[in-house]
Amino acid sequence: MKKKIMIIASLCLLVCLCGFLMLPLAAQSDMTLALASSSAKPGRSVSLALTLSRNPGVAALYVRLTYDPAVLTLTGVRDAALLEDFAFYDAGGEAVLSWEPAVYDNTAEGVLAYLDFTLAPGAPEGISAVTLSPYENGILNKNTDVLSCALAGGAVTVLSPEFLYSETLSIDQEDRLIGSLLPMQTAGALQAQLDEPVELISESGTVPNEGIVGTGMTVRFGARDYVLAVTGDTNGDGACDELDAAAVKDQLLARRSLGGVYALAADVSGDGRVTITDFLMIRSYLAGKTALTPRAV
Ligand SMILES: [Ca+2]
Ligand SMILES: [Ca+2]
Repeated sequence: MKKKIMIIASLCLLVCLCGFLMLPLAAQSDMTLALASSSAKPGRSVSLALTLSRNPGVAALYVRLTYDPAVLTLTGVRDAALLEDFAFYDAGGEAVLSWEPAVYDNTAEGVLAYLDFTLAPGAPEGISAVTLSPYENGILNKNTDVLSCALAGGAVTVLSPEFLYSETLSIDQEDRLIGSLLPMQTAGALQAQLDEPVELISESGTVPNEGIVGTGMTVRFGARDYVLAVTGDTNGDGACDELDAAAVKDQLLARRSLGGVYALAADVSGDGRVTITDFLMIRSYLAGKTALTPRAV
C-alpha cells in the first residue's frame, strides 16, 4: 500500500514538474507562423508568403500544409533563406515544409518562404483555404523542447473571369466604376494597373497609350464597360485645373450641377459630398501647397 502511495506521489510530482517546466515555454512563446492570402482568376498564379514572427529560437521547424488540389496546384516553394536546410514534400493537397537551422537557436524572423500556386482553369469563384497544421513535435528549440506556435493559414480567392480587377485602383463591379486615379495619368499607366487588356474610349474614340485619362471615359473589357472617375477632374480632360475649381464653385453656388461620375471626381475630400472643403482642397492643390489623394469609388 505504501509503495502504491509512493508511486502515485512520485507520478504527481513528475506531472507537476513537467507542467512547471512546460508552462513557461508555452507562456513565453508567442511564436507565429502565418500564411498570406491572395486572389486571382482561374488559370493564373499567386504567391503566398509564409512568415515567422516572435521566434524564441528554433532548432527544427516542421509544418503541414493543406489545400484543395481541385482548385490549387502547388507549383513550387521558394525558400527565403531565413532558416537553413529547407526541404518540402508535396503529395497534392498535403505538403510538409521543414527547416533545420545549423545555428541551434536561430531567432531570425521574417518571410520563411513563398508558396507558388496555380489556380485550376475551371476553378469555381470563391475562397479556397490554405491551412497550416502542426507536425507532431515539429517545432523544437536547441534543448529539443517542443515550442508552442500559433498557426495562421491563408486563402486564395478565385475571382470571376468576367470582371476587371486591380491591386491599386478601386473598382465598383456593381456600378461599373473605376476610381483612385490621380490627374494627368496616361492610358498606358492605367492599363498597367489592370489585370486584363482593355480598350479606353473617350468621346472622340479610342485613346492611345500616351493619351491622358479623364473622368467619364469608358474602359471596355469584353462585354463590360466601366466608367472612370479621376480625382479632381470634373470636366473629363484629365487635368485638375482652374476649370475644375470653377466647376466646383458653380456647383456650390447652384449655378450648375455636377452629375454622376463628375460629382464623384469633384469629391476630392472623399466624404461622399461636394462641399466648400473640396473647393478649398482643389485651390490648395492648384497653389502647389498640397497634393491630391486618390479617391476610391
Ligand atoms: Ca479637368
Ligand atoms: Ca467632399
